[in-house]
Amino acid sequence: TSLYEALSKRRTRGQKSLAVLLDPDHLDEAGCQRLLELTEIHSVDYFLMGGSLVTSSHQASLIRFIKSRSAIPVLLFPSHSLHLDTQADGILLLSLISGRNPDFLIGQHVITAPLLRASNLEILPTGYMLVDTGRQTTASYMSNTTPLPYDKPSIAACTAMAGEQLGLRLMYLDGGSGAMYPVSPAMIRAVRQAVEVPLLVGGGINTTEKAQAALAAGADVIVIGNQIEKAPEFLGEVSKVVHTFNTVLKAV
Ligand code: 1GP
Repeated sequence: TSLYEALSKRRTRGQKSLAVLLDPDHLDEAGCQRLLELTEIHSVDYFLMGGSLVTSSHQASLIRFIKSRSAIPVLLFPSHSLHLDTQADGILLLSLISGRNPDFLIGQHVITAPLLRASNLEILPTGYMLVDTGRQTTASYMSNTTPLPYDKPSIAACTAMAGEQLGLRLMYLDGGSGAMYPVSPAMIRAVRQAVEVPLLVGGGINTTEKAQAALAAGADVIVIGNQIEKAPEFLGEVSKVVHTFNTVLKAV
């Protein structure tokens, strides 16, 4: 089965997933090795690879390192067409639908289209929505876009609806890496009710309570970066939250 089929099957069953965001600027091979050891104990469903501003050049060696040691799928989460890497399993082909910068709605995609076509990467067309979470994030600065207002769930819902109508197959609500606080449960719920496609939620999820709140509000996949970088043991705690959610689901 394709990555997408697996994801939408999980969505239909109400099963939740955990994705760990690896920022090549913040991770070396030793750190990566430690993380992989943790994933042998605590289950992780996806690795996302990328960052809003990548200044180092070792993304490729990091992907190679993971692919030679782990079966967890690696999905590119690129902020720019330069960050394509055909060693990964798939790519979140992001259309930044919360913004109005044509370069991130279609421009970068035109540049990468022939490379993607020639690759074996599974393409996951993703409606990417940045949400204002208190301070300007690298993502909104670098993309030169205004994020969705934090307290306007209906704008997020209509944006997601339009994205789904345009054919996007995943939605990603992102407060931005290191957000002061995560996307609100009210906004997650509104988007969840507006579309059928799987919903990823990330940015500022740094406690088990916040993870639980995002899942309960309707996130299918929670994405965690910073907090696992800071405290790798958080991986075990948050993995348990996802696991408990899925176990309770099985029991009912
Ligand atoms: C950012 O959603 C991701 O794009 C993860 O954010 O680093 O704050 O967990 P954090």
